[in-house]
Amino acid sequence: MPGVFSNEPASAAWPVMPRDYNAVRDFVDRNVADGRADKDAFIDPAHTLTYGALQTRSNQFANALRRLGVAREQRVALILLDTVALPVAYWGAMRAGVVPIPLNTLLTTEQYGYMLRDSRAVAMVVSSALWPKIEPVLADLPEMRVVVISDGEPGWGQFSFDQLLSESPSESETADTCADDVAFWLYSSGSTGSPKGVKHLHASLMHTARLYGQQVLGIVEDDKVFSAAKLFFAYGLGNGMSFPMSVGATTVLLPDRPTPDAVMNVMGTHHPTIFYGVPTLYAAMLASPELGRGAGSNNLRICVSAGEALPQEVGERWRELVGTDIIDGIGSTEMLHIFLSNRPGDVSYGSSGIPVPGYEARLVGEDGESIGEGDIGELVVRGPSAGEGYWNQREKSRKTFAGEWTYTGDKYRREADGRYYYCGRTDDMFKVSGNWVSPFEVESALISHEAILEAAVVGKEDDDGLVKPKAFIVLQDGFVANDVLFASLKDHVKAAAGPWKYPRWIEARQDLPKTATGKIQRFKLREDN
Ligand code: 3UK
Repeated sequence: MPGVFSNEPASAAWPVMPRDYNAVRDFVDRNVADGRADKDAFIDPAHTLTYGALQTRSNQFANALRRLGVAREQRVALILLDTVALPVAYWGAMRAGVVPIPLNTLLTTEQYGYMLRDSRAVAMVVSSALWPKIEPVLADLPEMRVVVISDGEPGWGQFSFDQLLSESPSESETADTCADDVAFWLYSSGSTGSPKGVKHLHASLMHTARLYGQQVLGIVEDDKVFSAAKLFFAYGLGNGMSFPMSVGATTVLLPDRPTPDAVMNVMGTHHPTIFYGVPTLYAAMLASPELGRGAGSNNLRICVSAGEALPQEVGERWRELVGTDIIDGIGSTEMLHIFLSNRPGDVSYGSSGIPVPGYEARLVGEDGESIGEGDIGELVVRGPSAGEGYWNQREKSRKTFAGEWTYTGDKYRREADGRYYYCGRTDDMFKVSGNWVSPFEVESALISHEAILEAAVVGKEDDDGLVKPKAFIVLQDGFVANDVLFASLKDHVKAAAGPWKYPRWIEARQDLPKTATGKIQRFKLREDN
């Protein structure tokens, strides 16, 4: 059996990409050339964008970036709600060889400051609703020269996205990138709280679209897709952008928070054929009395879950009530999309399934050797869509992107039937509604509150089997543990770390379990749950 660092040739399943390749030609221009100029590519509540209009506007945005002096390989941050402006800015930037970085729209001012400085983005396109969170860091961004507001009235010194487009020629050169050029970045969270920019290549988008979107989901031109996971996530970006565009299908966009009501409203209005969500949303929808066949869509044929493990119960109840399976699969920002998955017609709830065509998986023990059936090891994967590395993070890049193999930080078990079963993380990180939570970050937020002396945070399963943060705290002298204090701690964490990160349970203790060197033993607290 070959070792983890074996030098086997690339898998025969990997689509062959030409050397000269800019993804925008493959995803945008090809659809127009194939006669889909008038077909809807994106539908948001206010606008519809055809493939033809996407081609024209991405040409205009490429020209606008050039005119504003944004050069090839420089970065443009996209801080955008899911509207038709996002595909225009994303593909327009790539057309100019500029590197778009879609950023999470739920971050704090401080987190935006970090990523904008770290990336040295020279331009950003921002939804007006999100501008108040960005504005306070603007003065600390020495490289930032161009601020574009995607909707509404731009402020002083800002550009209007619509005006930039209308003033720019509708024909444009497409940058002569190669398949291995960096096309875009996505930020991935780390256990120390500092996110890392993952550099992804032009070829990777079509790899994921063919291998997973087409071969696993069977997405076709007539599909209409709706992803509750936003386009700024690698998950949402494949779901709602690259997969449907790879076959000339249509995507429905929801700029609002994907509450069960908002999601079911979209389902009932647009009748998508493919729906993508995260486990928490499926569980919340199951709790809604309105949920019925097709979850409101007359055409639903398949549902997808990723981001965290889908509890078996949730999958089974969904199939019973809604009448469609949920295809659970695991992906990561580092691998761009899903690499282990269940298959339509072959779903085993509670399992993440088997490798997607073109991907290989191995489980390795602590000694770095491959381990066998039934044992738990770290999942490492090989596939054509792995990122090139983390931006300016040599050590972390070497550890995660080890040659052809990518270390996921996930513990898995493989059973005799070849299926993989999620067994937790190798670090203390966990996911809430598909968003990372680093215990360290929540603890730091808690400790910055005047009432807190010490804090430890662990993931705890709720009644649906979904993980949420639980905090163990030691109070400063003079403070009393009560509901008023707990409510104020929750608000404090929401503001300091992010809305989904606050502890759902808080337990006050006299002290916390520690190692001889004074490190808090989170594993002991996890066992106490
Ligand atoms: C966890 C899962 C169990 C796992 C993602 C689909 O989630 C995505 O990317 P992130 O970088 O996080 C990656 C980590 O999330 N995870 C994701 N899916 C599952 N755990 N079962 C699952 N089905 O810890 C993984 O390492 O935010 C998901 C497509 C693209 C993505 N980027």
